Amino acid sequence: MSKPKTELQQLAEQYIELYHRYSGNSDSLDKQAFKKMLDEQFPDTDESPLKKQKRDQLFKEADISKDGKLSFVEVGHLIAKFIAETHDKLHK
Ligand SMILES: [Ca+2]
Repeated sequence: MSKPKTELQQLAEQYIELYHRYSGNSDSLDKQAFKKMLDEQFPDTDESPLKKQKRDQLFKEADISKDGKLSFVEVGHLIAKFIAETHDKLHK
């Protein structure tokens, strides 16, 4: 019998599963997949007319390798930034 997974192991698996839901077989997110992820995972944000521009900018910033798509690690950096910002807000 295997040991129960720790909370961090479960979080990692959830993130991997989430990433693959949007990346599909390509194992990277193009701009369209990235926007779909934002729409579904952050439904309350980006309500302003700047929505599209913000997303394009976010995509550009996240695309560290500048290859026009987001790798698993690049999306991971973005999520880490989001978690850090959420953490900061909790301390205010
Ligand atoms: Ca990239």
